[in-house]
Amino acid sequence: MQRRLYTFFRSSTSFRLRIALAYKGLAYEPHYVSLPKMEHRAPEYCALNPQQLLPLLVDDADSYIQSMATIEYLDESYPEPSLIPKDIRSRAYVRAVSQIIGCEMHPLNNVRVLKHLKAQFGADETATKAWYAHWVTEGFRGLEDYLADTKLHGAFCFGDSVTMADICLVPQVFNAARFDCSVDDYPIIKGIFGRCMELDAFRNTQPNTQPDAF
Ligand SMILES: N[C@@H](CCC(=O)N[C@@H](CS)C(=O)NCC(=O)O)C(=O)O
Repeated sequence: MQRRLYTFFRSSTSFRLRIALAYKGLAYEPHYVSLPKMEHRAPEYCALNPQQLLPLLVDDADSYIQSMATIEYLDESYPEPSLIPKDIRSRAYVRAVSQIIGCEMHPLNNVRVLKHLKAQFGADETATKAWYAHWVTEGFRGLEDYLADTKLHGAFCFGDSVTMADICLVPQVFNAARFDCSVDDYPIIKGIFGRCMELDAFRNTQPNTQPDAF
């Protein structure tokens, strides 16, 4: 097969690409890379992705890293169904929602950050969870307010069409749930999440459906 996705079931950035590929109906060969087993630091994987992070997409022999950039690549290469609106203001909005999650929330709570807090600053389980909850709460609160203010949402983050914004949102909600952070206080986010999860592209790619799940 020409297309390979290096993924881990619990990796929310891998989940983004699983959704995007499924939504566009693009088949791929999954390659499972275990984060707890540190397989992302193994020489074979580092040779493919020197940044040593998941996911990695190989499409037609070219490699793509950074999930949001990769979603944009997929959307430009395989335009239908589209994940990013054509109108430039709407594009900016969809990218803004995506980046609230991808740039302001996810990086602060990534595995290596939580590990560093424990190893270098002596954070115990309680402190690590408090750190996680703080940034998730701040992120979802800001996102909820932005969605409410801009009023561009509908069934999904942007009107009634699935976009990259929804693809970033849903895995972040899954991630938060693992750390006991619910979205009950954010009615717009909660509603969008529920509607996304009615769609096959989201439901069939969620972490517990993946062959590498444990
Ligand atoms: N901004 C990157 C983030 C990639 C990333 O941090 N991936 C996580 C999994 S969700 C990872 O590989 N973590 C390994 C680690 O922290 O050591 C993207 O969107 O692709």
